[in-house]
Order: sequence, then C-alpha cells, then structure tokens
Amino acid sequence: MERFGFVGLPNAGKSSLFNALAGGGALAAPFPFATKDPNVGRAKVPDPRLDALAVMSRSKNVVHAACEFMDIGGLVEGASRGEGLGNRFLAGIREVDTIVYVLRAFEDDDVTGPSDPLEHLAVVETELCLADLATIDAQLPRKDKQSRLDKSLVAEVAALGAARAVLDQGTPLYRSKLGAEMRELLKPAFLLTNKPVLAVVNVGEDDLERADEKAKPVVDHLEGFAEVLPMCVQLEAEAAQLAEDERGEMLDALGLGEGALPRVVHAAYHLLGRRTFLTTGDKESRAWTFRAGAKAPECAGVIHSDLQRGFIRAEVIRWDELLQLGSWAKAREVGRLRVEGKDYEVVDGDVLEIRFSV
Ligand SMILES: Nc1nc2c(ncn2[C@@H]2O[C@H](COP(=O)(O)OP(=O)(O)OP(=O)(O)O)[C@@H](O)[C@H]2O)c(=O)[nH]1
Ligand SMILES: [Mg+2]
Repeated sequence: MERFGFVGLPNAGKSSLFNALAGGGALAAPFPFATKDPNVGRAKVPDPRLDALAVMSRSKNVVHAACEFMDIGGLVEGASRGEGLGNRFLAGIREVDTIVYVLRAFEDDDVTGPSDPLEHLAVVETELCLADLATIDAQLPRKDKQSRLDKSLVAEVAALGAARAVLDQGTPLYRSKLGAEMRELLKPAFLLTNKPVLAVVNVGEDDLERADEKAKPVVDHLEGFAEVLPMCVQLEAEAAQLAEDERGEMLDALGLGEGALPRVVHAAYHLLGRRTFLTTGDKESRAWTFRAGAKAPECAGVIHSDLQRGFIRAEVIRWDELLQLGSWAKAREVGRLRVEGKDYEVVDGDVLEIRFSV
C-alpha cells in the first residue's frame, strides 16, 4: 500500500486535501494549527478497468489497490527551533513513500497566512532540510565510530556526510546532485527530503482556469525533481462529499477532470514507477501494484511468494482485449491468451493468470 504524508504551512489546505482524498474525517478550519493530532485515512485506488473486469467475471469480491494518507500539523518558519507546533510531529511521516507538499495559492481574506506558493515552498524546504540535518547529526557520530570496526558501514557514513553537506547549503536531497546509489545508501536514515515529492498547488475557486499559470513558479522551481499538481482543494473536498454520480456531475460541470484521488494517485504512481496488473475470476477480481520493469515471476510474487518460487509461466492478455472477448474461457478458445515465461516484462493493464508448482 502506498503511503502519503502531507506537509505544508498552517491553512495551506492539508486537511481539506485529506478530506478530498479520504472522503472526509478531518477538521478543516480557517485558523492556524487546526490540526494537532495527525489524521490517518485510507482510500481505494479507483480503477475503471478493474470494475469492468469484475462485472465481466461476475466476481464475488472486488479488491482495489489501497493507499493511506497522513495529514499532520502545519509547519512554520523556525519550527526546528520550536516555533508553532515545533517539528517533532514530522517523525510521524518518516516512513511514508511520498511526501505531498500542500502549497497555498488561493486568496481568501477569511483565511490568514500568505498565498504565494513559492513562499510556502521555501519555508517547507528549509524546515525539512533542518529536520534532516538534525536526524543526521543524531546518527552520524555513532555510525562513524561503529564504521571503524564494521567496514560495511563505511559507505553509509560517507553518504550521510555527503548528505549533510548538501542539506547544510539549504538544498533538499531530492534537488541535489547526489546519485541514485548515494540516495539508496541513505534509505535507512529515513530522511524526509530523500523521499519523492508531489507538490499540490492549492488554487482558488476563481483561478481554476489559470491554475497552470498559478502553479508555474512552483513547476519552474521543482522541474525535474518533483511532480506538481495544480488543484482547487476546496472544490475537490466538496465533491468528495457527494454520492458518486453527483460527484461526476460536479467534476464535469467545473472541468475538474477525474477528480483529486485519481489525479494524486496517478501522479504518485508515475513518480514512484508503479504499475498495475489485474487478475479476474468468479471469486475475485483484483488490482495489484508492481514496480515498472518487473518481470512475470516478480509480479507473481506480489500475489504470493509461493507463486514466485514455483513460477512456471503466465497466461497474459490486455484488459481491454479480454473485455472485448467477454471471458477468460473465450480468450483461451480463440487462442488470444499469450503464454509468457520468466523473462516477460509485465505491462500496465495486463491481466495475468500464473501457473506454478511448489
Ligand atoms: N477559498 C478557499 N479556501 C480554502 C481552500 N482550501 C482550503 N481552504 C480553507 O482554508 C482553511 C484552512 O484549510 P485546512 O485544510 O484546515 O488547512 P491545513 O493546512 O490543514 O491547516 P492546519 O491544520 O492549521 O495546518 C479552511 O477554512 C479551508 O476551508 C481553497 O482552495 N479555497
Ligand atoms: Mg489541518
């Protein structure tokens, strides 16, 4: 399950975004630090392909992929020195897969705080760098000492030192020149700026048509390092309260496209190199998440480790082709199921059946 942690200034719209994605449950209010204890919520990853296959197979169970959202308190300049709520609450999102920046670009006299997204971004980046520096300083001396006896730690200590130098310049690791290998070595330290970033630029209701323009300064700053999504979080949160058909109507009427949840999930899947394959039958239809470039046995392992260990072959067909044919049996009958071996690279939208023996 992918986990997302929200970071941003007070009143940026983090809890509103939480409500837009998780369907409600968080207090969104026009005063700073409305959120003190984190909100944690889950959502099913919408997938019309899965829904269609489940209908085709008359599946008793439909299992979507899921994701988890963590909405935490607002971060302010000086949080590392204890300003506002301080920054200890950031520890609550150390283990998420993706950090979501919520950057305010909406103007509203009833909601205090700046509405320049670049100003928000600067504070967020600085405070996350400072939090990471503190994490490194708490680990480095001890690790350094250990590495004199245990040579396997030498590379990690060197990476921590290099990260320290970068952060000290005020550069978050995701915007640094540290290579993929270094970044990998830093994983055990759970540094916040070592995680992929998705920036939601929260534009006002009246700025929907100029959303890209409003987000442009953020795009320019983060280009090549992060995904940027302009969005009117307030409207998305309102849409999320509606029943499905009414929600569709509202999204259409306002030109909001597919809505917040699919947009955020797709952007994150893109960022993280995640893909989806499907399985379908009368018992269950299910969406499974895998790493882009993974071969059939690794995907089989996503279902169960036995399927990877005892992998023989996979029967494969694209979801839309299967849907057109109307059933797995029909696809087999007309010879449209491909038989693929252990070198087959699974593609997004493949429907699989794994043959295995253990
Ligand atoms: N006009 C307008 N108001 C918004 C928008 N997004 C959020 N708000 C309002 O701004 C206020 C703050 O939103 P929250 O979602 O509570 O902000 P937050 O980032 O969670 O704030 P803290 O928990 O205090 O850190 C609420 O009153 C929201 O209704 C928007 O796109 N337009
Ligand atoms: Mg909040």
